[in-house]
Amino acid sequence: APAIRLEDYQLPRYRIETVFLDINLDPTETRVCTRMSLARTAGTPDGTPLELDGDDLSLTSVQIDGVPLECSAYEASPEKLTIKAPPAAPFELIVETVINPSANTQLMGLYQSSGTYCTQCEAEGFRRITYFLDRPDILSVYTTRLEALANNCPVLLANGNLAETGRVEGTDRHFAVWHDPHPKPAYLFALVAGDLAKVPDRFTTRSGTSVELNIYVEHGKEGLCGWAMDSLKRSMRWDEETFGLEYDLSVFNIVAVSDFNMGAMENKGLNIFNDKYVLADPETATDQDYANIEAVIAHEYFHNWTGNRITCRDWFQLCLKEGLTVFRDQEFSSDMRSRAVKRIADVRLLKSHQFPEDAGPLAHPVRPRTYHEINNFYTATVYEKGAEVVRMLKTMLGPEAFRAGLDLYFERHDGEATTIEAFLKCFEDSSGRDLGQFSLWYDQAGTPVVAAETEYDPARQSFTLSLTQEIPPVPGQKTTRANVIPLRFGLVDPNGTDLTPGSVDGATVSGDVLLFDQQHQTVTFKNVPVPPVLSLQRAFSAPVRLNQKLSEDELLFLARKDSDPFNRWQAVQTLAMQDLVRLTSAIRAHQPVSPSEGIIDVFRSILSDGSLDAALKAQALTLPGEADIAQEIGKDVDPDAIRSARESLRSLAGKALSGQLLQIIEASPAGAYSPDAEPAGQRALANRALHYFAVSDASGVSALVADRFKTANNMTDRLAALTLLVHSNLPRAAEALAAFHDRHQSNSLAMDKWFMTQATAPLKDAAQVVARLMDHPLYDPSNPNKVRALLQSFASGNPTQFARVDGSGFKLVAESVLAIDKRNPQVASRLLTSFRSWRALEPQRSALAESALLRISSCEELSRDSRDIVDRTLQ
Ligand code: HT7
Ligand code: ZN
Repeated sequence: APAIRLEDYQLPRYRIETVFLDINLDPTETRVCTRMSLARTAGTPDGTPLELDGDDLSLTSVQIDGVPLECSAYEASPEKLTIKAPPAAPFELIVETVINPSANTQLMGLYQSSGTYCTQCEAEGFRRITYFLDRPDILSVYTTRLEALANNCPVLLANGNLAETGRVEGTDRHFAVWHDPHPKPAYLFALVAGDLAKVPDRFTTRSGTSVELNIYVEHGKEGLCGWAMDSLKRSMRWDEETFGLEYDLSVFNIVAVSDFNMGAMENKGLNIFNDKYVLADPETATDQDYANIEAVIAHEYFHNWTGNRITCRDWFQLCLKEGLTVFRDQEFSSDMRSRAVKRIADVRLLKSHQFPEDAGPLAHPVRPRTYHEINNFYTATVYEKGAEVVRMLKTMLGPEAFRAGLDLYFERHDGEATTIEAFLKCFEDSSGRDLGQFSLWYDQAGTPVVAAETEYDPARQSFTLSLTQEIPPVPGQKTTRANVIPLRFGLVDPNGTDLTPGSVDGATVSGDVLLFDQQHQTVTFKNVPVPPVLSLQRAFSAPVRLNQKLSEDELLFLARKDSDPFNRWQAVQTLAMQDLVRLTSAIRAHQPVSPSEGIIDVFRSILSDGSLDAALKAQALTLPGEADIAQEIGKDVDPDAIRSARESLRSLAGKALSGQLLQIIEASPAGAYSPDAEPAGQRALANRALHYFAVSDASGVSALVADRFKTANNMTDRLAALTLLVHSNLPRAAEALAAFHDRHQSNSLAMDKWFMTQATAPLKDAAQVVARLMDHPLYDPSNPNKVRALLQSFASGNPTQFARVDGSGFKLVAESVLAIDKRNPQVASRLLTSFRSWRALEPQRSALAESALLRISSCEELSRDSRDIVDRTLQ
């Protein structure tokens, strides 16, 4: 199929003002009758055919203004319904289709999850329910009537407010009518019908409206919704206080389902969630799960304004809603927890997921210009880099001007489907700044590399910073221009205090933000009395790779003294990374390996620094991941050498710090579990300490880990101990796995952790273990969470075993992609992206990866999703 291009965008020829959907639910034969009021848009010539999108549809009948259409007046296929010559005046079109939800294994459109009917319409799922103008710039007012067996489906939900309910006389069926007054695109349509339990609550908006809040879950799971509900209420309050945004319907419903392709969906008034992001108690959810639930609940709620009230004109503008909403949920979590720790976690994610995407064959701009399959563009670049771009806007404009720009955006575009240009224009108009060059962040792919060199002139008391920026080559991107890069900085004097320079030449500096907007730029700070150490890119103020030539002593200094906690953490990471890269090459050259003591000293002083909170210490003590090291090395990557290097540093730290580590482990929080940031940070630190202590020379290490597993009173500690036992192949590993299985076998989400722990074990039989687990009675290849727990975590979280030199890891994943692709193309194509860094591997492994990819590519029946990824990965 030809590529879809942004430059080909055309305004719709017809608009659909109202939609009345009458849906008669049945597992195999659901009847959908869609009544729409249509009108030609200005400038549409007479006789312009109306082309409605479909996907796998079967048409029963079609009428215009109450009259059935002659066969010759239309053409219908599963993918399209064309009305050849629609009336010139506004008209009513009625289309009837029949669909089979129980056979829908793609989980797009209307499907069933454990018997519950539910929908997923973003991006193009609505066309699997009825023929429609399925594009985000068609905004319509929807009324939905649902009818189903009263016993099987006591709960009938759709978007908006409930208008009517009743029995269908003389039958065992009942119905509900929902009306959503807010015009919306079809991708925000949703329905749910089933036998579900309701957890009710209420929220009073700041203008005094009482909103009904409900979370619907499987019966018996009501007790697991408390944290999600609390997170929802905090999100609603935060959006009012932070951005002045209130909720706009009388009910907000959330439904948790166990089969879902992504995390959750922001359908207007009826959010549908992967149950992983709703259900939690201390017995089955980790601190990370609690934090994720808080963030995803907030994210979907925040979409009500950034996505639903103002939506995207076309799918190229996806970052308009996703980048902005991720930025908003990150800010929310920062306000709920420690800002520095949240920033570190977000930057870790950006560097580990988005940077490699931007450096490989799947690189694309935050706003892509072309796609074959839009589902493949729900990426770290659109979401996470998109959020960084919004954050840079705030950094450049300052909080007040940023807020004024957003206020203008809501005022100007409420009820519209719009573009990135319109978004940026609001900030231009409110601040008087020209954002032309800034808009390059949306259009250029690739992570800019910034080189920074400094020189101090004691005679002139001046400090000179020379900056250079460059975007490495990206497939299909011929030329690039310099970006505007806001660099937050500090000139740190020998006591750790930030100096205030007299004046600055060569760049616009406001406060602690310097604008670097040329290819090369020399910036001179005057009246600098002592040679400072430059702390650059504080709080990670721009999504760039910084090459700053700092000596080991300067890094050690920043690690101890920088007033910016993010850059303290960054200095530790840089020190560790330098050592890990050095150790990896020594291992590959069969030279003796001796990790540097400097990093151990830093660890020691961080552990004993009373000014740092536990969560920050845990982050500082977490070494760069194996994939991060691979990325830093960039080519001829040997995952085994990287792992050995990382293990040698870990073991040196474990041995050198065992006394301090044991104290921390022993001080880990006791008593009743609370998911709050403070105790969660203490648990994170204790478990990090255990991770190092496990490779110390101390006696009884393995008994200690086994004991922590046995006595843990929460999932965070139990899973940390289990992971250590299994990944280090400690004597009690098998016993612990069996105990975990017995304890949690009836809880599907907890069992995902059991599958994942084994799939990510860096042990030489991991691929066989994964293959064996695919036959486990609790593994279900049609459940996306199970596929992610077992196969996705093996492919993306077990670099040595996925890239085994015997090719068995690649083979297992390639065969799985082919099998899953037949059932669920979205899940398959996502799994396939784990091959994206194959060219950076050393020759033997990259040849094996290439043949696995070629095997996938040679399959003729590949879905459009997987075809797109495999073609781009191989190009
Ligand atoms: N906006 C939602 C995207 C989404 C999705 C996209 C494709 C296929 C399935 C999907 N489920 C949810 C999620 C979000 O960003 O909030
Ligand atoms: Zn989103």
